[in-house]
Order: sequence, then structure tokens, then C-alpha cells
Amino acid sequence: MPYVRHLASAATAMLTMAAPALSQDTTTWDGDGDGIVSPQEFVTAFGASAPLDGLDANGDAQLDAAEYAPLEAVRPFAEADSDADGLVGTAELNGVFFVRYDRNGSGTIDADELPAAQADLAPGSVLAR
Ligand SMILES: [Ca+2]
Ligand SMILES: [Ca+2]
Ligand SMILES: [Ca+2]
Repeated sequence: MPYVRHLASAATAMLTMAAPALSQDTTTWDGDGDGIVSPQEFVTAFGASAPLDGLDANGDAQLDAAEYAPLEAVRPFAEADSDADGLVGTAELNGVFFVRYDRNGSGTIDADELPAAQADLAPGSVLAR
């Protein structure tokens, strides 16, 4: 019964997506449980934490230089805007924070690198709203 199976997996996916609180807990970022957070897992989990929401004043899903200002200390706007169009979009923001958390440059966020991400999402810190 492939149709039923499809429904069941869709329901599972919806449950996963409907739990924004979970995405604030970086222990859930390692989707396949192998102890490291791959770039794909990061994009999924970090995106679910809606990192733009508290910064995107005009709601265009991009950050201009003024909206980006609180993150200037994380990475200068000119570097974050990798395509130099004057806006930092979701993919560019993902890049800023992936590099921030992948301190050893391994291309993955390892278990000992996750606490920094958790700290950024904590109340009163750089990504908190
Ligand atoms: Ca904006
Ligand atoms: Ca850009
Ligand atoms: Ca790493």
C-alpha cells in the first residue's frame, strides 16, 4: 500500500516541521545521529530556527546592511554578502553561521562545536528574539 506509506511519511515530516521549539535545541540538529551535523542537516535545522525573523525588519526575507547590523560582529556585512548584491539572503546567512560554528574547518559541525550554536540561540544572544 504505497499510498498509505506515503501518507504516513508525510505526516511524520509535518510533525517534524511543526516543532519549531525543537530546532532551538541543537541536540536535535544531528538528524541521522552520527554525531556530526552535516551542511545539509545544518541548513534544515538552522533554517527551522528562523534566524532571519528577528532581524528582517521589512520582511523581504533578506537582510540589508542596516538589518544586518546586529550580526556585524559575527562577520562583516561585506563578507557575508558573498554575491555582493547588497543583501544577505538565507543561503548567505547559513554560510555565515556554518563557518562560525565549524571552528576547525572540517566541513561539519561536530558535537563539541554545537554548544556555540546553542549559545547563539539562547535568550539574549545574537540570534534570540
Ligand atoms: Ca529585509
Ligand atoms: Ca547577497
Ligand atoms: Ca567541525
